Amino acid sequence: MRLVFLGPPGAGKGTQAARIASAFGVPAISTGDIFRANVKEGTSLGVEAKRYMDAGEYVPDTVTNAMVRDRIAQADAAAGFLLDGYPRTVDQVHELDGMLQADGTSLDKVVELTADHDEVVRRLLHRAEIEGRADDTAEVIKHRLEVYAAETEPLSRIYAERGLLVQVDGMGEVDDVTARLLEAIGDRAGAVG
Ligand code: B4P
Repeated sequence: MRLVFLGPPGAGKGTQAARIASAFGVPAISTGDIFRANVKEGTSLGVEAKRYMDAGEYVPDTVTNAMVRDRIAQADAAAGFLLDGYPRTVDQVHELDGMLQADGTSLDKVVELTADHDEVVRRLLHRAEIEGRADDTAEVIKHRLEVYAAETEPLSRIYAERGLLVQVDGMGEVDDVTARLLEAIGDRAGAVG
């Protein structure tokens, strides 16, 4: 199973990716988590990524694409993976196409997790209280949502045209969202395109 999770910041991608990946026995690969681990370890990748993340900007495609290429080449991803937060730009879509083509594989589904604007802001501000992430301030959240609308929303259409997109409502309890996702991924209920 090769899956991609799309969705605005706060839609619950990271939360659900861990659950769904474990249900399918594949690794959840979160570009945001990999960047944050590098920031924590103070690597040169982390130093570069932090500048962008703290401002609510996307890390440059060249950096992100190379990192994903390395990660999906690892042995645990050979039989499948769930990409959480990648691709996020049209360039990243094309890069991922190339990586999969080189491996003779393809995506099975692209899941777009949807949630109301007010709800995602509420969740991220709540997370700020708990985790204190530098990119969860009101001002940076606003900018991240603008970047998402400009750079990532167009990806839904690309994947819908390929017949891969499934939209799932991310509102409500975490367990209810997981159940909706399992149903949508399992039988393609709600397929768009
Ligand atoms: P991410 O780490 O992907 O951050 P995110 O978009 O905020 O999503 P996340 O997965 O963390 O949050 P979730 O919605 O699960 O990216 C961070 C930054 O990294 C980006 O801004 C960018 O700079 C960089 N980056 C990452 N990928 C990149 C790429 N491909 N290209 C370039 N740059 C890239 O959850 C949010 C909160 O909601 C949590 O606190 C959670 O507990 C809560 N929540 C989840 N589900 C809920 C529910 N049903 N009800 C209530 N709360 C819920």
